[in-house]
Amino acid sequence: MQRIAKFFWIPLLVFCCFSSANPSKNQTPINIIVNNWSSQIVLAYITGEILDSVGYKTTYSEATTNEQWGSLSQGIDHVQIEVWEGTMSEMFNRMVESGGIIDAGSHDAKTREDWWYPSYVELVCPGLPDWQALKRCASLFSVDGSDVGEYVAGPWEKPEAARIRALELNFSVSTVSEADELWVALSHARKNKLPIVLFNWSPNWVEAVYDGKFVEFPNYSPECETDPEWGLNPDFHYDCGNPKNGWLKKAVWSKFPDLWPCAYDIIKNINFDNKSIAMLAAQVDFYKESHRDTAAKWVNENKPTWKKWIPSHCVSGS
Ligand code: TMO
Repeated sequence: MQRIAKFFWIPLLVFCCFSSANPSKNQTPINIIVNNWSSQIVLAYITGEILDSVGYKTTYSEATTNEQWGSLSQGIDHVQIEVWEGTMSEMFNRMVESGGIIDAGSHDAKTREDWWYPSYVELVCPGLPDWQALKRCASLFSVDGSDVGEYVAGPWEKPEAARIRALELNFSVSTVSEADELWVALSHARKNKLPIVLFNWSPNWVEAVYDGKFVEFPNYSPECETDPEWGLNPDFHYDCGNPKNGWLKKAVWSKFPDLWPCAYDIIKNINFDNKSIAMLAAQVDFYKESHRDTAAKWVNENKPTWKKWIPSHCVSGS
């Protein structure tokens, strides 16, 4: 009898003290979107670890930035931890307005996503970073012997061709299918000191390692995308650059706060600055650590930071 009683307690003990499951939290898994650039992937895993630590169940869901809006607004996926203004504001604003997703606040990081070149390019194309310099030296960026320059674009939808047309640049767009291909192209150009202009963003690992600059196009204004009359070219949209002090937001499915109230409070508090995002990206893209290890290391080394993101009412109950 005593023996049985003793064994009886073991599962209870395991449940209470060694499992992270917290029955006061809704155990429906929270699907965290994983996109296709390093800092976003690492932040997604960090978010998962923080939510796990207070007793939620989390899963990861790979989606492109195009696919994510449908899955987020239908509740198939539930969190996106890096929404960038330069590439995503249009869809983000539309989805918030239609009520499918909720704006869960901004990181401190200020963002920029635009055409970028390594510094040595200025020696052969004087006048950079002003965009008009590209009008004069387009042929330097040619890869096929023609006088048409090549711009290497990332796998995120941007109206690059529309901008090239509106600003009358003699460039064509070569779109890579993965972020890594951008870094391969950059590294090849650097080694051979070849002119290159490619899509880049900040915060990112590149700025921590290489000298270079964004091309200065005419300043962004929302009307540039909606009113052809606006800007240098009265006939076309997109005669401007991307925002220079862009926001970096978090987004959740509209039913998220009702289903997982504490998780929602935590996500609103999650906040990264430029330096930490650039550092996390460098950890993966330059020092070649895995996304998972980079996230785990950050979580391990930054407990005082992320514990502050957990409101006290989330630790014990509700
Ligand atoms: C969406 N991105 C940060 C790669 O420009």
